Amino acid sequence: MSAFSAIGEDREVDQNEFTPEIEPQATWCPGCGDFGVLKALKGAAAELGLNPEEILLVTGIGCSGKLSSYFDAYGFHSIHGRSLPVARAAKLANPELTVIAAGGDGDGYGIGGNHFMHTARENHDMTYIVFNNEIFGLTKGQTSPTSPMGHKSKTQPQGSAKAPLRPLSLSLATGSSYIARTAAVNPNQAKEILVEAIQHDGFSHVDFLTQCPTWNKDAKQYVPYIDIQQNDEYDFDITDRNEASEAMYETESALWEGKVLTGRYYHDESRHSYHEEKIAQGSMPEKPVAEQYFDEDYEPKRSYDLLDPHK
Ligand SMILES: Cc1ncc(C[n+]2csc(CCOP(=O)(O)OP(=O)(O)O)c2C)c(N)n1
Ligand code: SF4
Ligand SMILES: [Mg+2]
Repeated sequence: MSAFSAIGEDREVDQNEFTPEIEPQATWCPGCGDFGVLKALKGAAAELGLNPEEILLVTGIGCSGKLSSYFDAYGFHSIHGRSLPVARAAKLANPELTVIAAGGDGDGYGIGGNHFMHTARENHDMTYIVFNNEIFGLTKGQTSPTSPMGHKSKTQPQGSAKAPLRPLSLSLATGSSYIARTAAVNPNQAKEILVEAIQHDGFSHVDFLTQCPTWNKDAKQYVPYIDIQQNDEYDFDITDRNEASEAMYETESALWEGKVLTGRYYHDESRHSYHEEKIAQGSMPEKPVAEQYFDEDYEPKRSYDLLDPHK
């Protein structure tokens, strides 16, 4: 099966189909929130009936970047902060592909911040999952753009003097058309949000709170969390930009004070995605670029087919 023949094939998919044969057990530290993202993503993909061959998962660099090794679909472990440009190119080359990009807070909100802003502005049809553990995990706990003020690390031993980034507000201001925050400690909500994010036609941004018990021991483990859709105190219209903006601002400020608010914040179904705009303009090729260059006789190989475990 290829990324062309698999698309649209209607069948029941079991979430275990997304577990790779090689390295089926992720090597994240015990208790790491990243396990929660993997579980939610497998559950969401299965619920949507997506074949592994219909999905491309592009990741950045960090503990979070390992997601593409532990999720069996087409995968591209790119470079630090660059998952989004790779994902954009792939989506334009094969618009029928379900494209998911993922990476950490350092990856997406720091070094890749420029790509985040412009991918949201251009409303590329993909889901972007940011594992927000409020530090650089892989490189041993340095301060990241979302680390709270006063957070002590090897790079800020006196405590960070910087106000953290507001990722939801930034996302809204730059143009994302679906915005949510969930937490690894809430796997059911996380799965439901990923289902909606993947289904949405346009740029979906999911800020995923992931605890790092190894390097961010002082951090709140994101419990107890409040689901804003389940709580009357936070009644607002997610299709209304101003109401969404206020709810996001409150959510971001609350997190700094130890109150974890999660849920859906913004959903704009009226805006066309980038490739829909290009189709309307007449500037997308009739036959997707990827298909034009696709060799039907080529036997796709998985990474584990290429490796000899005895060497
Ligand atoms: C261009 C570049 N600069 C720096 C690094 C080193 N580096 C690797 S991962 C990382 C930070 C990862 O933090 P984050 O994106 O939050 O991911 P996490 O490990 O927390 O999931 C850094 C600085 C790199 N690989 N490439
Ligand atoms: S260092 Fe932190 S983020 Fe990385 S795998 Fe371990 S617990 Fe997870
Ligand atoms: Mg991080």
